[in-house]
Amino acid sequence: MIFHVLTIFPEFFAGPFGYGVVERARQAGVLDIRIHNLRDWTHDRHKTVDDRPFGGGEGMLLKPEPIFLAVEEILPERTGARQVILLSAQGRLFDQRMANELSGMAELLLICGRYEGVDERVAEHLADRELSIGNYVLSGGELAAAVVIDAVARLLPGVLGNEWSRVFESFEERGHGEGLLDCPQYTRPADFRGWRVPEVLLSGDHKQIRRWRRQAAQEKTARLRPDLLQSKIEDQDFNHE
Ligand code: 9D3
Repeated sequence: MIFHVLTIFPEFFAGPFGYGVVERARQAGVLDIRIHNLRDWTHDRHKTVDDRPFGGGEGMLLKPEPIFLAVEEILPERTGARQVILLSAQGRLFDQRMANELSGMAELLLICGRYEGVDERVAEHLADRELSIGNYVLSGGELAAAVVIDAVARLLPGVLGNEWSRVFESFEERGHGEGLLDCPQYTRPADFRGWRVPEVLLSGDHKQIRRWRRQAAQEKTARLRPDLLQSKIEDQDFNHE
């Protein structure tokens, strides 16, 4: 799979893709990440990528021209499997279901917004999708692009080296197996600063361990992510209609 990133901060991406699963996938040739500098598609002396908003207002917007020229050159042919994604605070919320969907594509071009935003004609007439990674304000789309690429890349065949976890995950649409958080997990030592690992996990009784894990996952989900239990109930209602 090929990821293109269009950004005014190409140096930003030296870091996030040089490690772990994504780096190994690049080495293995499963994945190619190509970073493009938006200023390469400007034609004035100052390499201007931004301008003031019509109608007034604070801050600057990314101009449409360099973005259109870049996208038309980087991805001249668009198909269902070759898409342009605008990262913006106004986008649809990115989730595990969408990561699964995107992992089936051949080539993605991610446009990173900056400043106060991007001229709306990019969202309207150039991008296939407009995505946000969450309900908080970032200073630009670069971190969001890195998040999307990481979430998608680890799903590619041959990346995890473990096809089973991929099969398991692909059934889950909300990103937390069975719609719950993972159960708490522990490693050695069994006693750390007086905090003991739950005895059942040391017992070797696998039936009891399964029971404990299901219960612990449910309790933790109720405490930290009650919204996930609510969506499970909504799923059941939906399925019974
Ligand atoms: C506080 C500024 N805003 C209200 C007037 C709008 C705004 C403009 C530009 C908010 C954020 C940004 C920059 N953010 C992104 O480009 C972005 C983003 C995000 O802020 N949150 C979650 N996902 C994303 S993806 C791109």
